[in-house]
Amino acid sequence: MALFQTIKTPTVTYEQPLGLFINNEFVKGIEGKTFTTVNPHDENTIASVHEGTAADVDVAVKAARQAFNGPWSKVTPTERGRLLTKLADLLERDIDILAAIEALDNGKAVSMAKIDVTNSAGCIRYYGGWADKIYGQTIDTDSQNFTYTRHEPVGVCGQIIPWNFPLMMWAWKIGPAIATGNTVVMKTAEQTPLSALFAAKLVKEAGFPPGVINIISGFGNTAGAAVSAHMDIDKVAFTGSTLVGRTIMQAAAKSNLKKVTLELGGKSPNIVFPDANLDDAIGWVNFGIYFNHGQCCCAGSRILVHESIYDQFLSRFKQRAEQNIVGDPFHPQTFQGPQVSQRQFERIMEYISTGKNDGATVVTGGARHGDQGYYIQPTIFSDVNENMKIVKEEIFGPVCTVQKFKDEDDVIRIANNSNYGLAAAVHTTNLNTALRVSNAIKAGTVWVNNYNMLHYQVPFGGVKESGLGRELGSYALENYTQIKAVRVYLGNVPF
Ligand code: TXE
Repeated sequence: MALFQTIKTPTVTYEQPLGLFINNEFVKGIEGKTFTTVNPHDENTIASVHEGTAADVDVAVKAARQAFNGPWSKVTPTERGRLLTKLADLLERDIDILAAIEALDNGKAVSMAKIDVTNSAGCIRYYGGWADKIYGQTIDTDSQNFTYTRHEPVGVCGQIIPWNFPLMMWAWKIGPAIATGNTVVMKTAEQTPLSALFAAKLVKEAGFPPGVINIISGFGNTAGAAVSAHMDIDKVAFTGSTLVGRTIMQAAAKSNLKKVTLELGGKSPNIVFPDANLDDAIGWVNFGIYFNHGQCCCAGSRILVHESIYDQFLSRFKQRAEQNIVGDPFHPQTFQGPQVSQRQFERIMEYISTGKNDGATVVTGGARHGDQGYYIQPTIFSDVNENMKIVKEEIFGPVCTVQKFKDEDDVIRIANNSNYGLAAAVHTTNLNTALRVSNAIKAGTVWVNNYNMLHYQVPFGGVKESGLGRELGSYALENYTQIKAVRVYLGNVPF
C-alpha cells in the first residue's frame, strides 16, 4: 500500500502521508498491516493508514534514543526554540489543510477546527519560547558547599493521545517535551490518525533532526500497550479514558517505573446561582456541554441550577440548545458535527436509553439526528438524581443533566459528589460567592462566568480520578524534566 495519497475535501485537495513517521521518514509497519479511518459525516472510508505494532514502537524508541543520546543532545536550547517556532509557523501556513483534515477525520466543524489549528500552533510557539528558559537553582547550605540544580530532560517520552482534539493533543504533548530537550514516540488515536501524520511532515520541513519526533498510528492494546510497557521509554503521558489510564499506570509500574502523567475523564459541574446574568449563563452552559459535540474531557455535563430560577432556566436553555446548528462539518454555519465513530455514537445512544429507562425526563433531543453519519441531537435530561448512571458517568457526547440545588452548601456537596475532578464553573454576579465556591470545589480548573476557556499558558489537569499532573503553562515543563543536584565541596576533608 502507498505511503501517500491525494485526498479531496470540500475545501482543499492535499497530499496525505499514510506511513508511520520514524527517523523523519514515512515507513510501512513491520507486520505490513493497515487500518482504515472513517469519515463520521457519511460513514465512508477516507484512507487506509499503515499500522504500527510493538515491533514498530521498538524501532521508534531506538531512533528516539539515538537522537536523544546523539545529535539532539548537542542542539542548543535556542535552536530547540527556533525549531519549535518554525514548526508553529508551518502549522499556521497549512491551517486550511489541517482544519480540513480535522473536519474530515474527526467530524468537528471546520470553523472550530481552525481554532484548534491556531491554538496548536500557538502552543508549539509558546513552548518554543520556554526552550532557553529552563533554569535550575543555586542553593546555599553553608560556606563549605556550592550546590546547584540542573533541570535535565527525562529522555525518551512515550505519548498516547485521543481523538477528540487530534492536533491540539499532539501540540500539548510535543511542545513541553521538545522544549525541555526530550525525544518523543507518540501513539495517535486509531480513529483520527491523519492530522498528526500531516503535522509530522511539517516536523521534517521545520528541520528537526531524525528521531526527535516519531509518530505511530495504531491501536491501544498493541502499539499503545507497547509504549506504556517499554523498558526504554522514560516517561509516558496519556490522555484518554480513566479505565485505560489505570492500565497505563500498571504497565509503567510493572516495567521500568517510568514517570506517568494522566489526563482522564470528567463529569464537571456547571453551577448557576440565582443572581447570575441568565442570558450569559445560558450561553456558557450551552457552549460548556455542546462544544466539540460534548467530546471534551472538561465538558460541563452536570448542570446545577438554583431552585428559584430552575424552571425559567430550563425552558430558556432548551430553546438555546435547539438553536444549535447540527450538520455537515464543512458547512460554515455548523456548530455541532457528528460524533467521532460508530462506537462512540452507540455508547452515547446507550446512555440516552439508560437515562430514559431510569425515569429521567428528556427536555429536548434524546435521539439520532438524521439517518446518515454519527449525529446525535443536543440532549437535555431533567428530573434526575445523583445515583443515576447518566449523572455519575462520563457520557462524552451532547448530553447533559440539569439538577436543582437549595443553597451554597448543598451545591458544593453535589458538585463534589463525583469520582472525577477535572473542571467546574460558577455563574454568579456576587464576587464572594464566586470565590468561596471556586475554593470549595475539588477540580483542576474552575471557570467563573465562562466555560471551556483554554489557553496554553494556563495549567490544565485533574484531581481525583481525572488524572495526575498538569499539562500546559510552565507547570507542564515539570513533567518533562528531572532535577539533578550537583554538590561541590569547597572545604578540607572533615574526617
Ligand atoms: O478511549 P481510550 P476511547 C473517554 C470518554 C470516552 C471513553 C472511551 O469517556 O467515551 O474514554 O473512548 C489508547 N494501552 N475519553 O475508547 O481507549 C487509544 O488507542 C495504551 C476521554 O477512545 O482511553 C487512544 O490512543 N493505550 C478523553 C487513547 O488510548 C491505549 C479522550 C484513548 O483511548 C490502550 C478520549 C492500552 N491498553 C476518551 N487502550 C479525554 N480525557 O479527553 C487504548 N489506548
